[in-house]
Amino acid sequence: MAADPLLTLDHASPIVTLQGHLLAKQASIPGATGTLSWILSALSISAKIIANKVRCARLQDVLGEAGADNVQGEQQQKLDVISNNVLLRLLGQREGVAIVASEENEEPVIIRDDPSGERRYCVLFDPLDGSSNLDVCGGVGTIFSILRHDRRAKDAPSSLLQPGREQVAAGYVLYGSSTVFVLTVGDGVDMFVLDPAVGAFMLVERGIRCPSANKSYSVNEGNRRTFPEGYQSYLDWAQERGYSSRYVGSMVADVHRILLKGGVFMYPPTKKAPDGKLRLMYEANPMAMLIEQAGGAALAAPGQRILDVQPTDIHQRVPVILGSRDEVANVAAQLG
Ligand code: P6P
Repeated sequence: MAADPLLTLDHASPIVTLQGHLLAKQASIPGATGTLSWILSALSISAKIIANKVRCARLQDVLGEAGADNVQGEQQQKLDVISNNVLLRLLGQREGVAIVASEENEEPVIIRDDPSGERRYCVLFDPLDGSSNLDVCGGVGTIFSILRHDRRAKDAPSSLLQPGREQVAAGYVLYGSSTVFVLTVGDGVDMFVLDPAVGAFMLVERGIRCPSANKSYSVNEGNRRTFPEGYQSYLDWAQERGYSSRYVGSMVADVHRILLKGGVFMYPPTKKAPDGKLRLMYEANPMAMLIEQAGGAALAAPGQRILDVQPTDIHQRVPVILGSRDEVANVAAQLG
């Protein structure tokens, strides 16, 4: 049986929590006031509350449908509503938050419409992505994106319509076999795992790099027949080369695998979703920032970075091709 690591005083492997990591980053940025740290702290607390709810869902009878559709016209799950309310309440308590936008809300929630000071932020999120997998204990997640509030915008909601390259932070929480918090603030990607005994997210990996040369793709092949021709050509090209296919149907679970193992994740245009199904502002943009920060690539189309797409609506959809730089290039080559 391995000895408890705490039996030896090993300074080489410090014990770092997410909170400690944020404070250390804040201390390293001249003039940082802690506003962003406080917002990320609210997301961390939200993740712990949601993780507990997800793990006890069947026991507390909060699985299943809430009986209404969300703005996307999709059946809301009870846990979608609970997760959304947790995030709205915790972020609403943070001075630094000017506006919150959620997949579950038609309109942005204006927390402070006359924010004083420059360091005001907008937080966009999908509170429980992939929630249709809850009933079968599949991986689900929270995805978040943080922008600076643009005080010059003609009105508060317009402040949100910034391209993804303007994000100051992005991340996700995967409620899977463990609860994982993956974060970038623009200087690389770090990963934390919730230690339920301690109640803290513990740093497990710094500076994650998305591996290349993994012959694997992730797409819902049930829609294959309505993909644009180039995507079908890529699938033929990959299958001729013995690629494997992995698809959970939950973006956070699929992208987390791509981040750690490499390969390519795609949600192409389909007959039912001509612009793809995934939302630009709170799904594609944060995932694109993470993947690019990890050395990968994220495109809406050949030569079109997701992070350069100029949004016109906070709920707009966008095609997604993201993952290892080499594999994204293979897809783009087939799309022509
Ligand atoms: P499909 C979940 O509903 C979601 O928004 C993403 O998490 C996931 O990648 C996608 O939809 C799955 O969609 O059409 O393959 O079921």
